[in-house]
Amino acid sequence: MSTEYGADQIQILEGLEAVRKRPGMYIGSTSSRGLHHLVYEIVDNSVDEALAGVCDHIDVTINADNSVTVIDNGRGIPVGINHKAGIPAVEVVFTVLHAGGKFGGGGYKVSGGLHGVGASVVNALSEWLEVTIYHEGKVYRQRYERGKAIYKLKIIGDCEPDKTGTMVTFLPDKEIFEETVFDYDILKQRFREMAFLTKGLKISLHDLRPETPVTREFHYEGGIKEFVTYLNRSKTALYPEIIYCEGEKDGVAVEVAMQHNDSYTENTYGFVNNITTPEGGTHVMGFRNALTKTFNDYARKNKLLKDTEKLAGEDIREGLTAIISVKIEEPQFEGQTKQKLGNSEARSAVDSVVSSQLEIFLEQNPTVAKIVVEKSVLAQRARDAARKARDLTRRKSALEGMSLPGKLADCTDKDPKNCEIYIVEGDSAGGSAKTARSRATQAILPLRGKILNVEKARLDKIYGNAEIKAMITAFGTGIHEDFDITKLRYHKIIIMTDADVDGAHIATLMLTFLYRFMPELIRQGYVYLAQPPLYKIEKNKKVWYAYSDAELNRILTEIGRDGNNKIQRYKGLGEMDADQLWETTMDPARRVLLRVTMDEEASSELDLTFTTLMGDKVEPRREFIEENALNVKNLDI
Ligand code: TSJ
Repeated sequence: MSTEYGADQIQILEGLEAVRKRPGMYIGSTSSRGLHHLVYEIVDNSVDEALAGVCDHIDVTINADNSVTVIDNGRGIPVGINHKAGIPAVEVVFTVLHAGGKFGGGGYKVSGGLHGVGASVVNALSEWLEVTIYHEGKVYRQRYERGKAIYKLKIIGDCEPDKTGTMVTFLPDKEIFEETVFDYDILKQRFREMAFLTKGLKISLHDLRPETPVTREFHYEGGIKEFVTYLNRSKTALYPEIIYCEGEKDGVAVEVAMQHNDSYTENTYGFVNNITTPEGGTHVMGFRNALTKTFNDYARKNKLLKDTEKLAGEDIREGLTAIISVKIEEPQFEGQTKQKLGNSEARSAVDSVVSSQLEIFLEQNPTVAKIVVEKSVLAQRARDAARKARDLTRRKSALEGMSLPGKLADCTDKDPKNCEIYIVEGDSAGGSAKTARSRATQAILPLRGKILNVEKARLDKIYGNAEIKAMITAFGTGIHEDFDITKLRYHKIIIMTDADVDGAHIATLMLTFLYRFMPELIRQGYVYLAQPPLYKIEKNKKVWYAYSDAELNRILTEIGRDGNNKIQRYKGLGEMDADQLWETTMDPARRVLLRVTMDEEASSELDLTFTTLMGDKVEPRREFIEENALNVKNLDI
């Protein structure tokens, strides 16, 4: 088959009415997530042009009216007549469902990937959409409203003969979307990632809505090598080099970059056609296999290990940050959420590219090899020690029955659905909470001071930590391979800390532990943050509580700002007596809880959220806590 794209090669499938009737079928949802997918759908087409080597700049603008403009300097969508449809190819692209996805043969396409439903779906779900094409000295334009062309493709003017490209502007339909306001930060995150994944491509993002417009530019000549540097930016790297492998096998283009840092957790992110695969898949398995095999072979050959010794994969990956990016023509996604790559040729391609190039890298960089092997040996020892400690506690609990931690004031109800556990910072606040609680359904577990930072400790130390042991036994689920969510003893795990920077830090330490050791609790929505008030306002024997400065102002405006107001600023939970704590923070009828969530699609950023907070570098941590504290959703309960 010819790799030349012709106007008549687009397969015509079906009309757009179906898209407007059941938008969720095509873009997943009509919430904020679906709204942002519209932008990705359009931009993916320009990224394909960049992957074809004929486009190096994509410019995205959120306009003042909340429409979005995407401009690229590629070849321009073809304007010639598509013979099957009898209309210009560009019109087919925007009005025929699934057009543009498969041109058959020739190059990788991110727009045909997981989300690739095409420009016609965006068009169908937009109040209006305008496309402008620069081609051979002419400027072409067509406008659509709710998917229908309102005039034929026309020439609206001339341009310089060597200027080529495509510009698309669309306004999401308010009849379709629950949310129609674009979030600059969400787009920024995604475009940064896209720029890392497509080296050399410049992506500019402008937001024209604020009084002072904002602009960001993402352009990485080093591609995923710079991605790894970025992910490790608040950590300490174990060596300055970024290990990099690139190659092609059986139609799979493979790119891998990695570097170890001094933490104990692995951060491996897989991408297929620029789309993240939170559940991994064959490409990640191929990578892991190659890593384990190559390091073991090297270590044995260079006498860093005895012939009988063997490094385990997880020990080699301790503290590893890695990006595995594959491009494949027909990706098969598996698993419940279709986020796991299934193609077996991806496994062997990644395995073979990484094995051969990593071997050469290690031969040429013996210092790096030695650092990693030595770290892996230490990791292995710590893991053995941890296993022994765990076996001991397992045996103990089998003999003595599950003994709950002494500091836990448990609730009397035994149905987990009704039960909540408050994890409270400090013994004194714990005392008030014990007095205040509703004994039937609310359990209290006081923790002493700052809990262990699990990002900075190996497993043996983590399992030996009293606060962490108390949480694990109180929850009842066990951890790692023993984790069983059906054994969870409370359906609400509520973290209650002071409403100040220290409190936010302690809450984050706890969330880091939960995220690393029991992510399923967060995924299933069992984890919450309590919201203690910041102020108490008293006037003429009446009392109000304010949970933010804005609320304080609202209340003061309502009751009048005069000398009779008594305002108390709470510095900690300990300043409230039990009744106040109950009224403001624990009474299910009156309290505000924030549910902790994680956005799996933005996984590399989420991880960063935690690691920035927990790393050694103090400044980003402070900024982060004060700006937005945590990834939490407000709940009306
Ligand atoms: F999605 C879309 F259609 F709306 C859209 C497509 C939006 C934007 C902003 C850009 C694009 C786009 C499409 N940019 N560049 C292209 N290129 C082609 O469609 C194209 C041009 C020439 C040839 C060729 O073989 O000559 C092949 C293709 C796919």
